[in-house]
Amino acid sequence: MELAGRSRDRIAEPWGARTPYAAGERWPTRVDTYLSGDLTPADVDNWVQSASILHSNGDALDIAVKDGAIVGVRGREVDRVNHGRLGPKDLFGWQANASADRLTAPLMRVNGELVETDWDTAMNRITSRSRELLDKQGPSAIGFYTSGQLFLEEYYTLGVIAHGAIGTNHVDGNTRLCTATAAEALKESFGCDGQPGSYTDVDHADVIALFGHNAAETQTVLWSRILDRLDGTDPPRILCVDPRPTPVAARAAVHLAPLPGTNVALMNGLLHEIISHGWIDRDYIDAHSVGFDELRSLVDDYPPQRVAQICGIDADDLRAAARLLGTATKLLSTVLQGFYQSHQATAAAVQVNNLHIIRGMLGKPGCGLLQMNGQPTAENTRECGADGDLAGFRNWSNDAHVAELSALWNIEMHQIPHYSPPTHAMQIFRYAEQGSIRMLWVSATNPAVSMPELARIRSILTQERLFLVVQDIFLTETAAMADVILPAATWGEKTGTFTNVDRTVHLSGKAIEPPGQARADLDIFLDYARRMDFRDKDGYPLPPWRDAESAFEAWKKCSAGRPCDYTGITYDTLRGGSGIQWPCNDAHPAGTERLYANGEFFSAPDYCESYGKDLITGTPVEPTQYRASNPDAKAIIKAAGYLTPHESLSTEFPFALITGRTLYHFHTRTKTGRAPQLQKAAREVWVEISGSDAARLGVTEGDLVEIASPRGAINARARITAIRDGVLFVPFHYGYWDTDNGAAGGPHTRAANELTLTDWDPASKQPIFKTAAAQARRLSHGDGSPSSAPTTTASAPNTAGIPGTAGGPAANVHETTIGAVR
Ligand SMILES: Nc1nc2c(c(=O)[nH]1)N[C@H]1C(S)=C(S)[C@@H](COP(=O)(O)OP(=O)(O)OC[C@H]3O[C@@H](n4cnc5c(=O)[nH]c(N)nc54)[C@H](O)[C@@H]3O)O[C@H]1N2
Ligand SMILES: Nc1nc2c(c(=O)[nH]1)N[C@H]1C(S)=C(S)[C@@H](COP(=O)(O)OP(=O)(O)OC[C@H]3O[C@@H](n4cnc5c(=O)[nH]c(N)nc54)[C@H](O)[C@@H]3O)O[C@H]1N2
Ligand SMILES: [Mo]
Repeated sequence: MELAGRSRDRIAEPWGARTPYAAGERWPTRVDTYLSGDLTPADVDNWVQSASILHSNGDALDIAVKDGAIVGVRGREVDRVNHGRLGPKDLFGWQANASADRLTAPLMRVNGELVETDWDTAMNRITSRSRELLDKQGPSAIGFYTSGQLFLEEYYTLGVIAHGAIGTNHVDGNTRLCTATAAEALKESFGCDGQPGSYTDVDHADVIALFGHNAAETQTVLWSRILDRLDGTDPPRILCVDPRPTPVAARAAVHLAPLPGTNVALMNGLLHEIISHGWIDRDYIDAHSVGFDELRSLVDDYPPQRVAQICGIDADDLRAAARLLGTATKLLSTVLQGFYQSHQATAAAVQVNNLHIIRGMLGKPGCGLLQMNGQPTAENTRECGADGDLAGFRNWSNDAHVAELSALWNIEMHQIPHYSPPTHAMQIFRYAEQGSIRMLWVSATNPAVSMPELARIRSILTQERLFLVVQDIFLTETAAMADVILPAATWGEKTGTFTNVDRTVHLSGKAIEPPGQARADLDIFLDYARRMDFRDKDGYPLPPWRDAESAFEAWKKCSAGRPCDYTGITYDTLRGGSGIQWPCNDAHPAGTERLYANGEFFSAPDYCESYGKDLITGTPVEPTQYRASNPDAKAIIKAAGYLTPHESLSTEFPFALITGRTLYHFHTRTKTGRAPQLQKAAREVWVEISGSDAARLGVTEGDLVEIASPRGAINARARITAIRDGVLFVPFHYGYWDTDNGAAGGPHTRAANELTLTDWDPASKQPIFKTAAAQARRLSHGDGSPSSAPTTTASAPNTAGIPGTAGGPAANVHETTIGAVR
């Protein structure tokens, strides 16, 4: 039965109406629609199919177009991912497309000043510098730093240009800051990237464990699905592992709030309890895995008392959490930045894989494992080899795989660099700092705000000897330092595909024309290739395709026979219905819900994407060693002892500083800061601090606080919350492009990354954003008004009387629910 729709302030109620359902039932449908002003669906000229570009959930939606402009969005009822629902960023974020300060023409630095120019002049400047560097220094003088926010077709094109046509090893994405650990953990345990689980596991699970993942704020529609289970019959029980009082923690049966950076100890403690109680599936372990004995003997050293002490938690809580995990019959686990952006990131994430392997909980409904992605298209950066991997999850240290690529691209094998692991982003910046990389092409990422230790990043990017190309849609903090700026078309203005966390591929259509001379990233990359006159062995243009669909068709050939097989998907099959999960091929024409259902893995020595690494040192495992230890395509159980965080707390820097997200903003806010409802919900930077720490420092709500680390200092208004004592949290969204956001302090006193350190996990090379040592002091008392931190989220205030975050009429969203509604 269709109930009349109703409107709801989706800033005040980010997750919308509840539509409860019971275990094993289908998640009910709820279609969310937001149209600007007083428009109704009858006013819309046409709807263009797409999916959300502001997180990795892949919420399918239609873009409403009127008079050649985007005027709103509506969730796609038929899609497997969201069943019609949208989150606040999906609903309001599109408004940035029409922002008056979009880049509309190329810019070039002339005598130190950025001046407008035309495409010919800008591109010629880039190609002449490229040729000069290739002649003088060779391919290694050129580096590419891309994104998790372009489309599959764009990454594949960039990968072919960089790895194939130019032959540089220096290609990576901001995915290094984001999901490098997800990829690495999957490679370590299953021999290959690729998400085992499915979102439908939420419908079946009896326990859902979220490890360092604030899904309520970062995947709001996924959290809505979990909330609907929690309100239905047979609700699952939730385990939350997070030092902050997140909305996830508020609904948890057990909340463990470990000291930042102690995840490996915590996981070893949980595994210790699970193994010693015999909550394991011995048959599954014997049939489908290698390495169990090593794990058992290592976690022997992690009894609850010891772990409780390391993590600063109660031993009984740890026991309760282990019982929850150990007695679950259908366990769904998710892992994200609380684990990934840490000094033992891969080691910690791998222990979650181990949990599923030793409990035999893979590939069955409800037994899901999601080593989460963050960005909307990060999966594609990884698949297509624009992130320091080789295209199609191929193994750079397996010559046969490199030979496949050289045949596909019709170039000599030696042209594809595979003499050493692909250069990771932190190393690319290091090479630029040292001067061996002389040209850096940055596309769809804003490192001047998002990378660690910003003072250093600024000094690298402003060097005279570095030729910096920035391809963006706005004049960002990074673009402001560029030699050439290329204006890009974005989501809604170009066509392409992208793949969400649970391998669901969506098509995103071109709804409107880009502003001014802005061009699709794909067209920019192809234009560069043509102007450089890149050719294959037979003299044909490389890459040979000319538009999105032909690029997709070429990618399908590259993916054929690999785990991420797209051969059964076409643009046409993606039109009209739901997104489709890879692998999709002759054997699985409708796509594949879960990987590893038969207990076979992609880990055969000749097939795997990686032979793995030592979790402590990051040293690659030798092919012969891998072959000997795992000849039969089994899952690999890897153990790791706990090491203390690299930067330890001291009397000078006594606080553990963590950084991360709030529900209403996306990254460096280039889009959400330009969407009025979202910007108003979280105007300026704040710092979260516990009540007793605040009292000790004489800080009350809204006071201006200076937070300093050995790298720098920022000023932020205080929000007193139930965060654990000794821990500070600062959102990393606030850079410097909008001067009206908070007046506090001098030129570089706002961005969280002024404080973070240049250091990374040895295996995944993901930088550490979640553990640094810091100090805090009150600069001045506020005027009595609260900080701008939202009240609806992990930053909910302890202090009474603070008005709730709300969006008012401008944030009214229409919800149409099929079935019961609460
Ligand atoms: N609203 C919003 N949603 C987003 C994004 C966004 O910018 N805004 N970005 C998208 C992207 S790219 C990503 S990568 C994801 C990230 O999504 P999440 O990983 O969910 O977000 P974060 O806030 O970075 O970190 C998650 C939690 O880790 C906790 N944490 C910190 N240190 C530790 C630790 O040592 N151990 C444990 N167990 N937990 C710790 C923090 O308290 C925080 O609540 O979100 C995606 N979705
Ligand atoms: N301290 C701290 N730092 C962090 C994190 C943290 O938790 N704490 N998280 C890290 C993580 S997980 C991530 S993913 C990164 C994100 O960091 P960034 O990637 O730097 O963040 P964004 O603001 O999303 O930058 C994307 C840029 O691409 C532009 N853009 C958008 N669409 C298009 C397009 O179609 N084409 C082109 N050419 N440009 C486009 C946007 O305007 C924007 O400038 O930050 C990382 N940094
Ligand atoms: Mo991310």
